[in-house]
Amino acid sequence: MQLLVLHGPNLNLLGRREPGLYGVSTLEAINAALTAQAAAQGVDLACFHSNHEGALVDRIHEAAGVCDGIVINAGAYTHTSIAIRDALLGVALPFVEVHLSNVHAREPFRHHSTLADRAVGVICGFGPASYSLGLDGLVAHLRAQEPA
Ligand code: CA2
Repeated sequence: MQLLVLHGPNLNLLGRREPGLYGVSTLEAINAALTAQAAAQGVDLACFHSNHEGALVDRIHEAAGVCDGIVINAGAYTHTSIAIRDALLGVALPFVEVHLSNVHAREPFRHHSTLADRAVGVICGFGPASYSLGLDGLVAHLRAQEPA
């Protein structure tokens, strides 16, 4: 099984700014932990970060026919991007939306997601563990669909 983790804008600042809101783990540390978690389950994991909407769209297109599913924290694009939604629906890959913070306990503009209604599931509020839980959920979802 080949999976992709996507990180959107500003998440490269993790661990370096606003630790009270987003925690002390760096993006590199989160990716390393996810890669180890995936490997322990026999899953091959690629991780990609961009601050640019089009680059995220391009990476989603590249995953078509290669990856079995996507874990995505689209950052602020979660609340605005029809392009990322269209890309995810266009490649027809199952995806899980994750957020470090509990977006529903924050400003109203963070309560809406352009992705959530088409996600397999949404996890928010657990810091870096949101990614870990999202990865586990996606693997379980995909394994449940494998032929016996
Ligand atoms: O909680 C999340 O994971 C978010 O996707 C983070 C986004 C925010 O726009 C979403 O509403 C919720 C912001 C990412 C910014 O990351 C930073 C990390 C460290 C310092 C500053 C920003």
